[in-house]
Amino acid sequence: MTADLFENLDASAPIREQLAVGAVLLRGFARPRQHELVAAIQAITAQATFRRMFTPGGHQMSVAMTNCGEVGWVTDRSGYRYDAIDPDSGRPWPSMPPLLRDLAEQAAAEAGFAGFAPDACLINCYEPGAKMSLHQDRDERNMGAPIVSVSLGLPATFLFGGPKRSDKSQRYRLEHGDVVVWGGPARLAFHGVAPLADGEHGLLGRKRINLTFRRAR
Ligand code: MD6
Ligand code: FE
Repeated sequence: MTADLFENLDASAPIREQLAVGAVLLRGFARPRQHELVAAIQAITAQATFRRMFTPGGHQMSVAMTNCGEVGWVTDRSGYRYDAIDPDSGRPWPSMPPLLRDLAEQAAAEAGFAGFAPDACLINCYEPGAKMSLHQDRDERNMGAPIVSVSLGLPATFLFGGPKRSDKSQRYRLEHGDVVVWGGPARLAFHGVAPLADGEHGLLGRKRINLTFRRAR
């Protein structure tokens, strides 16, 4: 109670919520840049369109994905990996716009991970009903770097657990402009997204877009 009253006296300090040691939610951190972010995402997806990929087990994901950066995360029957080439176009992924890179670097610094230099940004597009099952992000070579996750559009319920799949998970509502930074002891926490509820967002319509920035290599 007292902490709530005093923690944001500094107007320049973002509203933060600690999810776990090493995981922090920065409420509204991306909001001031929302319009430029949406324009940058549109430019990327015009080059590398959203597609619903297949898991190694042969299931088609409900979330549509694309990437920007030096490498992109892909999944198909042969496995999960980072690849410099977009398998749909045969061309390199669009480069990461400085606007996106800077946002990720600043959010990471705010969370205590100064010097974050992402080389990959996975862009997820959820429509009502789309979900992401509990998983760990473990395809990156460099587990010392955090992951920065930016939510835009419709709100989602984010599930955040522990290092074991069976650890009980907590639920957090992620809204337009919210940023989650996670690393250190939380880096391998299981997490997921509950089926997206229908709704209409002023900027993005019936969609949620999530950007996750990683240091893959
Ligand atoms: C999503 N996010 O929010 C999916 N992974 O749509 C993730 O899978 C994720 O938000 C690692 C760190 C942060 C995340
Ligand atoms: Fe993840």
